[in-house]
Amino acid sequence: MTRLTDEDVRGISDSLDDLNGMLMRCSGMTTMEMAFDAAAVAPGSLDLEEFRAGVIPVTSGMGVITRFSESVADICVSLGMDAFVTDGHDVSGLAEALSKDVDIFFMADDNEFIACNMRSGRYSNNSFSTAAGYVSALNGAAGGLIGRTVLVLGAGRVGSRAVSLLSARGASVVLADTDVRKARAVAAANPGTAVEEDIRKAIASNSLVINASPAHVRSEDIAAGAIIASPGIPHTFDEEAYAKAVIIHDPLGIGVSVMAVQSASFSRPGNRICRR
Ligand code: 2YJ
Repeated sequence: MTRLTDEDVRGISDSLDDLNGMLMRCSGMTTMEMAFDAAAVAPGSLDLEEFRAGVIPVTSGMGVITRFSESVADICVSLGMDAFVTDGHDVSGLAEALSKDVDIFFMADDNEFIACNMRSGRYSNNSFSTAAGYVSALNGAAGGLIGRTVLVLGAGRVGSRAVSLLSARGASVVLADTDVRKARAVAAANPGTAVEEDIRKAIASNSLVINASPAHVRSEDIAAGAIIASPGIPHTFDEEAYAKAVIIHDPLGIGVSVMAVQSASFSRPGNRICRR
């Protein structure tokens, strides 16, 4: 799984308006509207201002990413939540968040990134939320996906979730991965999904794409007028690619916004286990 770098995260806090503008331009939705749509939460049914979130830096594995936790907190604040980064790391940070009576805590190591709702014990994970956010943005940009064919590049955690979310939205899915066996396994679990072994041909012949792969997509392969929703890191699209296609990308904000809305929705009246 690709780990974000300090460079990927730099500037995120200062460019949340740009993310909102990019989503508006490409998909016709604000970040907030995309997040509610992706989390399948009815707009207006949830007031994010009622939630306090604590973000806990985690030192395990390759350690803390500079400004990762701050960026997650700033994304939550931009959606109206009260959010802060704990002074302590790891277990100390979790204890601190709990002592400050958070509704939701966020923490990420090198493999998992979760937002856990303390009231219900349910958690949102970043792979699902990222897939759901990019599928929602693609749906908006394409004017709907029912009966449309969408190419998913990458059969990893985000790509495989995108496959099932696209199918649920009525799209026909073509899946391609450099590891064909992996693509076939995901397709077998999602009936109706086709596997394309020639990745360059797949890119050239599809105008709706979710790129959930770290591999470089060559600009000369991209179909003119394509819409590419691209959570894949590293993001290597060049100017020629941007001239040919609508490309939707951000390194953290889309997935975290969906995590914020989905994790908050776990304690709406009706599914609340214990209410403070
Ligand atoms: O607290 C920190 O600063 C670090 N422990 C954050 C690590 C962030 N993790 C990643 O970037 C991994 N790729 C996991 C992301 C979840 C998969 N979508």
